[in-house]
Amino acid sequence: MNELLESLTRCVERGKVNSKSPYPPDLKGQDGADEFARKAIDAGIPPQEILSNGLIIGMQRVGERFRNKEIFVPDVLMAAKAMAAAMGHLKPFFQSDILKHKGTIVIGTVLGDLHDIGKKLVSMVIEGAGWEVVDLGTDVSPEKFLKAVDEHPGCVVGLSALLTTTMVNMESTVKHVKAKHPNVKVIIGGAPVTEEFALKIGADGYSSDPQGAVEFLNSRCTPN
Ligand code: B1M
Repeated sequence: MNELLESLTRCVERGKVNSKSPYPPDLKGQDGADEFARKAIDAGIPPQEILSNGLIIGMQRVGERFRNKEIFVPDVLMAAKAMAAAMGHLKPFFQSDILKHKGTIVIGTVLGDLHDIGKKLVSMVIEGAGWEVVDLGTDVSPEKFLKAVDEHPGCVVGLSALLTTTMVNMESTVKHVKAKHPNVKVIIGGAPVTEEFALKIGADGYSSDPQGAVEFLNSRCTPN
């Protein structure tokens, strides 16, 4: 693996944000995800590769160590911060192809769920594919989704969930939105979500990754 990508993986895994960050103490004064992401871009590594072969691998390791109780919530938060610092450098590349919006997607992480890294990534890639993204953030109630749909006629709705305990809130959101706007299309995604679950709750689409969400939008959603 490329050395810069390995460094990025390590920075996310260790929660090393930038050279000024005193955490973790053994890496004090050394470059962090912020600097390595810049260097990787300057070295000509494609942004998608930086994401897939650097940052996401780091976050997968964090997830495994968290599950094995080797690290705890504050460590995961630092990892998320490091990932966000690196993603800041990638964002312009995912957004560079915008000419005219193909349509609007209202996106958010469902009620009770605070995970936003995946949702932000999906948003960036969708934006880069020419769609306007209205990001409602995390812990978004069905009522808030409905209000946003009222405000953006003709939009598509995107729901993200990372917890088995919150994916159930996707169903109430789909029902709430479709009761008033039966023609609005809803796509869902997130680690515990499956195509079967999407069908069961009445969502129109499911994707395991950002590109699948773009394909759904481009092929199944009429531009407004
Ligand atoms: Co949490 N967490 N977490 N966490 N966390 C998981 C999800 C977990 C699997 C970790 C584990 O145990 N191994 C576990 C869930 C278990 C379960 O439900 N079965 C878990 C838990 C238990 C918790 C808490 C309950 C822990 C606690 O407090 N005891 C708590 C819940 C808080 C809450 O939400 N109410 C919690 C908290 C947190 C932090 C706040 C510390 C932090 C989030 C910080 C943030 O987001 N700003 C965090 C993190 C970072 C994780 C892990 C380590 C990483 C998630 C992530 O960002 N992945 C995660 C373990 C893991 O996934 N490896 C874990 C990287 C991201 C790029 O992937 O989000 O899957 P992902 O998104 C992908 C796809 O899923 C897809 O595309 C994205 C890009 O490829 N996708 C879509 C996502 N949304 C989509 C929407 C679409 C289409 C595709 O269409 C609309």
